[in-house]
Amino acid sequence: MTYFEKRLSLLQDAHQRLVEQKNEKPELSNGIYDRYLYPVLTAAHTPVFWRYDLNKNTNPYLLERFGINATFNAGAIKWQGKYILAARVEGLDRKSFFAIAESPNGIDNFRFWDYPIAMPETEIPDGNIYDIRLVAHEDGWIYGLFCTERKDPDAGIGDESSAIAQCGIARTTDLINWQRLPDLKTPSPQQRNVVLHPEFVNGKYALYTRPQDGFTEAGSGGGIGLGFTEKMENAIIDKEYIIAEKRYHTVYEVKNGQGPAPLKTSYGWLHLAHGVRNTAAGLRYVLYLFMTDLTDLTKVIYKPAGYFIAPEGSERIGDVSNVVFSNGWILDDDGKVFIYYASSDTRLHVATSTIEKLIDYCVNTPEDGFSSATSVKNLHGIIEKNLSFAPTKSLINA
Ligand code: M1P
Repeated sequence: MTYFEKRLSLLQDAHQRLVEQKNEKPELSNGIYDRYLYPVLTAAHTPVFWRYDLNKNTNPYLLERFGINATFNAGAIKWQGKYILAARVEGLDRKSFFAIAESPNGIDNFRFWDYPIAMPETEIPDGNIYDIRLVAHEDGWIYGLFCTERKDPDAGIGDESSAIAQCGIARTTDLINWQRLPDLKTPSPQQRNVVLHPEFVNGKYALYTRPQDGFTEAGSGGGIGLGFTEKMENAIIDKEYIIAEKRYHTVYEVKNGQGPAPLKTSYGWLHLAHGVRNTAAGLRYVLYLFMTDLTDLTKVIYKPAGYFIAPEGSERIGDVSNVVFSNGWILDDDGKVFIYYASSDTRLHVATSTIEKLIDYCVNTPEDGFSSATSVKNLHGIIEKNLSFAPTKSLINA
């Protein structure tokens, strides 16, 4: 066997073992959801034939030609019986693009399709695109709303980092061929984390927004907004209603953003969002849940205090450490929910739950009282109930 052949066989075997590795969940969880031992997507899950020129005449040393840095922040959809992820794939050159990976069971065996998505551009080319949210809208299209980032044309000389973020819009029926529509227009100078609501509201498209003053800072516009547009071709939102604002001394103190599109339940629309606070070690991103009214989408009806998922163990470390972020989840017909969350802008994980458990969590977890005293009061309430309940008492004393 030549050097080339041996190296190729090692690369292919390692890739196959990784992709076919069965995922496992630890025995004990918080009861609300189960985490899994292994990420569902990493940079190493991308096909060997993306990263290497496999021709021994043009690449005799079998060197990597197109390195992948990370696979994270994926949109998700159940499509033709498969669990589909539209992952944010980032090359070594820092450019992100979208690529579809599919799995038969939603927890392992995710394989990338042969080609990443060739997203068409508008007349103003995208510098970078990321964080797509996939939504099968009741109008019949599958929409992908994502962040398109371009260098700020007003950046001063020498300023190579100021950018403008806006919401790019594309739609498809086969997840391969995408029709790009003009970017969303809103009153806000910048937008990220824009998500399409899956149903019409009074005949209009409803979109969750995240108005922001600058590229990184949400600023005065901070919060998850809601706006309406007559059409998706040349979509325009005239007014954004803030439905979930950032707030002092919470997990969404600095900024927040809608995750994937909300799930419809008999109690209300179930939302997954990310919240950001600042610490001496930098920004910390966690996920939280809340629920809005079935007919009045601006009305939050349940909002458990604190985070739902925070980075744990090795999830804490990566390109942007101490971050979990989600823009994709899937509700199965049997009520099982697959929550795809990325850790530290590096890799993608799954957590599973059921719609009943998530509703129970939303409805019965105490709300934030915004002070230590109210937190202690909530805890006293739980302890008092438990200690006055005989069978539990025997468990406590055991
Ligand atoms: O680095 C953490 C996240 O930062 C941004 O999210 P937000 O706009 O809410 O701050 C996004 O760039 C996201 O992709 C990234 O994971």
